[in-house]
Amino acid sequence: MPDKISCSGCEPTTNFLLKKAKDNGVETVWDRAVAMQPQCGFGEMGVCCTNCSMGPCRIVKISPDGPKKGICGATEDTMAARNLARAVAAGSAAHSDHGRDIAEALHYAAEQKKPIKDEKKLKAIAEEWGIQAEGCKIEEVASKVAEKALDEFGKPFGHLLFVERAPQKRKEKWENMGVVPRAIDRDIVEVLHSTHIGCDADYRNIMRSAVRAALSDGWGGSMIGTELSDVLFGTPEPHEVEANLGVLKKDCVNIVVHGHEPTLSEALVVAVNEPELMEMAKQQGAQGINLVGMCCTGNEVAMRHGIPMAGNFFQQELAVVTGAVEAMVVDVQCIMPSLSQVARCYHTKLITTSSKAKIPGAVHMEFDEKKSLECAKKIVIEAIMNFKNRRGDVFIPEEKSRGTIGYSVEAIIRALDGITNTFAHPSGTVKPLIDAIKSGVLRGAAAIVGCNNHRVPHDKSHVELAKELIKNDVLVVTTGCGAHACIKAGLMSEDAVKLCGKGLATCCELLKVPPVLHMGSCVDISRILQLLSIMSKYMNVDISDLPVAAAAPEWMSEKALSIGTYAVASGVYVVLGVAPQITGSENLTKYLTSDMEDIYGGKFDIEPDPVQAARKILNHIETKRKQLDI
Ligand code: SF4
Ligand code: MSK
Repeated sequence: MPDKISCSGCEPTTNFLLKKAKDNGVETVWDRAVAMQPQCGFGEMGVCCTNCSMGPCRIVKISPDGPKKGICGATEDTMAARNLARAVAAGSAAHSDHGRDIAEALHYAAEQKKPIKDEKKLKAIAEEWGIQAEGCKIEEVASKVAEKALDEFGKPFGHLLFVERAPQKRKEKWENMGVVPRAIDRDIVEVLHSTHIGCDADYRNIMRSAVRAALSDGWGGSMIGTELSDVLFGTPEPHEVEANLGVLKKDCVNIVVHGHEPTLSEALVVAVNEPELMEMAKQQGAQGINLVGMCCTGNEVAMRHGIPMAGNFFQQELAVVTGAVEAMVVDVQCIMPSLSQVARCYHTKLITTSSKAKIPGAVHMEFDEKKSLECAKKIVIEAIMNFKNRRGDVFIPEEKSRGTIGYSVEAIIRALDGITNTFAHPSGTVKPLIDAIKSGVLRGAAAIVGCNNHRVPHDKSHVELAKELIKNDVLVVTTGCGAHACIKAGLMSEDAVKLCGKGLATCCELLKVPPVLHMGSCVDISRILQLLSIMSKYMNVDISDLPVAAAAPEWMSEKALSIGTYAVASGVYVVLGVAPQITGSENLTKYLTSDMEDIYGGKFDIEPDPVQAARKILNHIETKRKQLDI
């Protein structure tokens, strides 16, 4: 096994289960990554095109011989930019369709007069969007907000409503560049159109369309997803949870909920607590029902209900390998098709629930938002009845960690308000956070987000980068699979304060917050945009002026490309630990890693070494501090 794909540096839980997988003859993502070597150099550099049936075309870079243009004449710049733009559009589509589903769920909730958990937030959004809420019943307000949110996907004129949340200088930049997101579906469709054969051949203009589609994600689909999820299911508040595969329980019916949208997992949280189902589990010989979460669904239910976080992207197969999972219930995104093959080796039922994501070999139990509890109960019964089919070979690692999570923007502001105020105002302001940054107690803040990728050791880049940053008094916020990595490594516990620089340690002790704040799932990166926007407005500067940065050390998905692109276009310096498939075009690489800074104030950087990545982020933060004269 080549060193770079080896999991020898992985934490013990992963290593134990990989050994069990090997003993059981089960293939995992690491095995397939090794089998895939060497990976295609054309694809890796982004200079392979299949956009029409005259292709596939590829451009030979490593020798003077071989084609330097596609059959239609597309250059390496055109090919690489088109490929990247299409990936960004797909990522934006995935996040935004999630947002649309949540808006629909709000619509059905209003129709069925289901409870709205955060009425205050609903009314605030209604006011922000010019919807008359006063004197209306809450379900009427919910219905109008849901309808307006759904309009954001295809309205014919104007721009996205949440764009107004951005600082004025940022909006002007977008206006000047012609990238103000208009309607989410339109902006995504435009990328697909303009990258069709014989359309846009200018890599800069292709990237302009990609930026607009990405902004439609961050300031559109994702923000709708986050905000309306908070409205429906509650805005997260800090609380403790357990994490890692040790959260599975030998004597219980274990249900792992995996994917992204909280509608399914929220219904499962209710269903597993139904007395008749708990009784049914006991009748089947189990002590109870243990619901745990994987990947971003795991983040969603952990943030709102304290459901244990079982693991991240590279641990999904290993959860099944324990032999203790009765059902792996999935909806959309980041679900490896291999799960059905792994499940076949044990008794686990892989249950797909979305018409958008069926997997051969899985049991399909379609989730209907209009009958959410009914559907969830059927799924739980399926899991309970599977308990008796467990085979003898059960191994649950002992390792698990604890941490405090649930840092929505509201919760962060409330917590940080304690830095300079002995008694915090209930709604809080960012003033204390800004004061701490200005005084130098905190040097700045950085976001660590994204997935796992075989190109870097599992979780190691997330964790090492976070440790370097907190050691240097940089507050870290995290989402997605990066959040799982950080909590497993203990970085969301009180003990993590020992790893901090003096300034950050003082803040953490004073406020009783960990140095790494869990802000949610992938769509919740929109929470980070909001926080940046509030800070910028308070300081009367643009987002690109703030001493902040972001990193996706182990990213792999198209969604991550969309996130990175909207973050850069929002003015953020973004360090990628894995190079995107663009390096075959020197012009595009330069555009992303340099020219974008002149245009948007943010840029991409590529740095696989987490310690070096931390250095770069710290340098960036210090440069911004100097420019702000703080
Ligand atoms: Fe080849 Fe051009 Fe067709 Fe792409 S669009 S496959 S480069 S002919
Ligand atoms: S789940 S997009 S592997 S973070 Fe959001 Fe994790 Fe990346 Fe999926």
